Amino acid sequence: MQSQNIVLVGAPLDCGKARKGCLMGPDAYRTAGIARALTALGHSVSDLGNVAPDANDIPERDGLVNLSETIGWTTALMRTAQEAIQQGLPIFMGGDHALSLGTVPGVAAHAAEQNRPQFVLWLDAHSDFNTLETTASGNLHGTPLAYATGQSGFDGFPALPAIVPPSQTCIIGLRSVDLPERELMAGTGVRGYDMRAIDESGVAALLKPFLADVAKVGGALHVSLDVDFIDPAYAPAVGTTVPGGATVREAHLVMEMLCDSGLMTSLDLVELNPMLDERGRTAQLMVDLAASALGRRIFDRPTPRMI
Ligand code: 5AB
Ligand code: MN
Ligand code: MN
Ligand code: MN
Repeated sequence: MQSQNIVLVGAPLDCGKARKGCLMGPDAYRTAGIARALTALGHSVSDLGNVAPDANDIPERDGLVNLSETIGWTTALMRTAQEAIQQGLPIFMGGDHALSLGTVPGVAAHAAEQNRPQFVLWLDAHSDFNTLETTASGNLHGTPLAYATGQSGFDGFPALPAIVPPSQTCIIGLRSVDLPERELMAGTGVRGYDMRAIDESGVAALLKPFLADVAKVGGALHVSLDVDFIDPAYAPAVGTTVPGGATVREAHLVMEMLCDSGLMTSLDLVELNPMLDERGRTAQLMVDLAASALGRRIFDRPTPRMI
């Protein structure tokens, strides 16, 4: 793979749900050696440090968790994402999945300026397709894909600088979708593959046609990797565990195929809660997956080291 300028951005937001701990994510990735791993692959790596949320005076709303803070992160991250992607390939180190409310529209705005269609690959047990109107939990980490694809029901959030058409998104790993999410997604053209589809056809057969569509039109590809895409047996450090997830190899294969495609232009690593980890193994796995997406081959993998 060609050498890239990789831009690490820490997004320690922890407001997208009630359980705390994701704010430690960026430092867990740093401690697990993300910069070292990517530098070893021949990339140049810079770390912009951690983003902070914007202040605003948006009132809280009943039934929604931390609305004002989440919007503060959204505006800050939209701006940061637009800046970071001008310097290379940004990796947004979360933080919970509410960070994608900012990162996806931010990178999409950059693609729009370049007249490139923006695509999104969502690797997640969940579809994250609730709106402020449909969410039953009030947890806004369950909403970013609906927002980024321009669904209504996001009063108080900033106007989108660019919309990702639903037909340019693909979700892989699904095994927990709320009824309103299913209804909202139906007919939008979102490609959603559940774990059964992976079991039956293998993850490669699902991913290939999507990557071909991105390549055909010279699209930009944002990848949003939620820890809970992976089975909790391998990736315990997440609040929203759902059994029956992707294996370590299935996750690596997705990353290796992304690498071979040369299409990935930005990446979110989200939902890591280091409080729930076991000797850093989930943080390490996420770093290893990022390394696979950026050129590490199985035979170059270093012997694991306890951190
Ligand atoms: B995650 C649920 N659909 O809205 C909701 O972990 C779960 O970023 C959302 O994928 C999970 O609260 C959000 C039940
Ligand atoms: Mn998610
Ligand atoms: Mn999830
Ligand atoms: Mn989660």
